[in-house]
Amino acid sequence: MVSTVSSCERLWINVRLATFDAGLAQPYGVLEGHLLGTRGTQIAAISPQESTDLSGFPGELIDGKGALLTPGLIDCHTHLVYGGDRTAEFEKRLQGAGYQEISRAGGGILSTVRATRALSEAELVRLARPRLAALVREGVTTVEIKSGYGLTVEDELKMLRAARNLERELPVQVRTTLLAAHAVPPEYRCAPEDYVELICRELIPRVAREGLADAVDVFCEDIAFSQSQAERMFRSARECGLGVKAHAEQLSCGRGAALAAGFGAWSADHLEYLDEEGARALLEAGAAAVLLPGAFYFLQGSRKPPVPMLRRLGVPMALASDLNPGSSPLASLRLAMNLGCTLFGLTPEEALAGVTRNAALALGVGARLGTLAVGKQADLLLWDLANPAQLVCEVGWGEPLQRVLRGEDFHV
Ligand code: DI6
Ligand code: FE
Repeated sequence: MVSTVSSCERLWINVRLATFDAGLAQPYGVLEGHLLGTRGTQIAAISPQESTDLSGFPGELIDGKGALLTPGLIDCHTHLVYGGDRTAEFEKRLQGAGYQEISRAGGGILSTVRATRALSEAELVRLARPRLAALVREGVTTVEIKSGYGLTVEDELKMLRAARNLERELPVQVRTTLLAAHAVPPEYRCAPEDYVELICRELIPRVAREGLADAVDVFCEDIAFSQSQAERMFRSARECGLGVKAHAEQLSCGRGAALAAGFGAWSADHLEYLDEEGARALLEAGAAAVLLPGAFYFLQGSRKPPVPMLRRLGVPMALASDLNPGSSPLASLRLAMNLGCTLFGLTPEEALAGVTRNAALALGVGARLGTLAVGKQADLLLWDLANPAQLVCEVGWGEPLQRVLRGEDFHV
């Protein structure tokens, strides 16, 4: 027995590995005829099965019977903690009203802010739980959750705590992002600079101190925050040791992506209006371009993110649900992948890399999650599928046969 294998506690044999390891030439990083072993919370061995003597293996041997083993899926951009609902807005949009028009009239994000402020932390957890459970059932093992519907110090902290608490409710890892700069709150309509100051001086340092967020995100858009405001918040984030992310180039080319890249951003998200300069900046920063086809679909967008350009330059593309009550009420990463292909022209392989390897990059955890490789965390899914593309092509059915989080089985 090869020594690394003998040190494993669990071994999956007779499986096809879709590793998403960028160093492997096969599509999806597929390895045929290999076994995968775990020890504790980590992947400890990946080796050719044929040349491994399994007799006398003392641990647990799991016969995959030809099934497909993939990394756990990562939804790297959601706003799934919120109160209220925005169905009336959906109806208005169907009658021709625009997203920005609704937002300027005090609806949109601000209507969710009113509903969210009125709820307790426990109520927010209760409402968010079924949304997150839907993602987890599909195979999501890591999810990012943003604040941004509180817009006061206490309400933003409440949202982040609710997001963190969801980790105790469901078998999933939660990464949290402070998005206090989602909209200017009504109290600061006449003094938006004071709100930016509050975020930089008080909120970001406090969130960092209390360990409530991993990153800071800013909605860079003319209906939200300017370049110079975003710059101050990104600087404060870096000074406090937090990651940087941006909602950028969603509704216009505000150059938020290049700005965030200059601060070593983990990702810039949306990007329908991204130009080549912005894309090159992301590439240089090693940031992921996070594409959100759910928002494009629900807002019936016409401008698509520049996928051919991102592909040509080699910018890592991630894909997420953007689950939120307004522009993307979509609790399905599987459907988001499908929409990424049908609406944005991704290949199924790109879509899957976008919810594994590149989604991990977008969350600043590329060294730990996102691929099947020795040393990475053992977040695994076993699927009764012949071809990984089925995960993208088929929508609405098909759950994993087995789910593993940090080396241990879990059920939902
Ligand atoms: N862009 C989005 O797609 C979400 N936030 C943002 O800045 C939408 C949030 C919402 O409409 O509630
Ligand atoms: Fe978003």
